[in-house]
Amino acid sequence: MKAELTDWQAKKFRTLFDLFDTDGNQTIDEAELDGGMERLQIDTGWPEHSRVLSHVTARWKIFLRSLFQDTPVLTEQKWLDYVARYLQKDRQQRSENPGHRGGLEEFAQLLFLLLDRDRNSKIDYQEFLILFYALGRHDSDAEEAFEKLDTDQDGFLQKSELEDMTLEFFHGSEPGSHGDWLFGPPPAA
Ligand SMILES: [Ca+2]
Ligand SMILES: [Ca+2]
Repeated sequence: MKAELTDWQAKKFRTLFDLFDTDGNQTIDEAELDGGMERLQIDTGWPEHSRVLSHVTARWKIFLRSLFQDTPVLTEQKWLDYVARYLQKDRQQRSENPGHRGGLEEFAQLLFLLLDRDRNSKIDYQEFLILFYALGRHDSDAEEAFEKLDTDQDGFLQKSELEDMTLEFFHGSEPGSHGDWLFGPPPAA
C-alpha cells in the first residue's frame, strides 16, 4: 500500500516545513535543521557538555542522516513523502503491537528533557516559550497553544501530555484535535 497523508496531515506538515525553511527558498537542508536545533539548545541554556545536550545532539544527527540519506536538500514533496512513509511504518508497528513505543515517543521524551530546565518533571509556560521562540513563532499565540496542549488544565505539560500531543499531531488525520497545536497555531482547516 502506498503511504498516504490526509489533506489535513499534509497541511500540518507543510507548516512544519515552512518553519524549518528559515531562508524561505522552498527547500530544507541539513544546515537549517542543525541551526534550528542549535537555537533550541542555546535558548534552553543547558551547558554545552551536559548529558542532556550530548544525548539530544546524538539522536538528532541520526534523524538527520536518515532524512537526508538520498538527497542533500529536501523539497516539500520529499519531506511529505518521508513523513508519510515514516507514519505508515509507525502505524503498522502499533497495530502489530499495541504496546509499541517508537520514534514519536522518543521525540516527545527528548523534547521534554530539553525543555524541562528546572528538572521538576513538568513543563511550565516559560519553559514552553523556549520551544515557541526557537521555532520562530510569535508569543501572542503561545498562551492559546499552551492551553490547548495542557489537556488536564493544571498549568503544566506533563510528559504523558507531551507524548499524547505528539502522537495526535503526527497521526491526527482530521482537524480539531489539541495536538494540532504542538508547534503553534495550526493552519486554517
Ligand atoms: Ca519544568
Ligand atoms: Ca497538564
